Amino acid sequence: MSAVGIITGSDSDLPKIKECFSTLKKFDVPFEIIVSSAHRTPEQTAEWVSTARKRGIRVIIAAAGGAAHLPGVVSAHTTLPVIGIPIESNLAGGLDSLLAIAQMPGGIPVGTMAAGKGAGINAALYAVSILATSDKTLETKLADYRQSMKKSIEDKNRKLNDMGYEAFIAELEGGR
Ligand code: RP5
Repeated sequence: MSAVGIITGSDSDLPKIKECFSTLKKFDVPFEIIVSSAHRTPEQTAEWVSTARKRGIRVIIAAAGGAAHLPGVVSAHTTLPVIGIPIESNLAGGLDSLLAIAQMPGGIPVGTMAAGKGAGINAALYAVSILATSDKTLETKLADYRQSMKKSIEDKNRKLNDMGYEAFIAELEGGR
């Protein structure tokens, strides 16, 4: 049974939120994915959302770009928590998607992530945090995740001090 349902407005959104899938996998959180648009397939979207709770889904992640109505429409059909991912667009780099998702009318909330790098990871972590309020194992995994981030930054600072900033930057740029 999947605890998280992920819906994207287009298959073109899928590669842009790869980190969302890999992060949920890292936490062993089962998820299902569907491509379904608020505009192109409105009936399928409504059906998938309104049956989500019965399928065991406890959090929904909805990603869309441009006229990004999908997360809001999803939230209109359920009282499950909905997390929106604004997909970067050509028009305004995703600012249009961000505003379309964030500016919901009072009463129908969407927890909106930033557009761009980090959005997929944060959407997954936010979903895990919600699930962790009633799951001790996930709570521990989240704490471990934070600890490992802290350690990785400590390691980087040690290396920066050992190598000096010029060699450190050269190594960073060489790896790009
Ligand atoms: C939105 O329109 C989708 O979420 C996608 O980000 C954008 C473009 O869709 P495609 O034309 O690539 O299918 O509904």
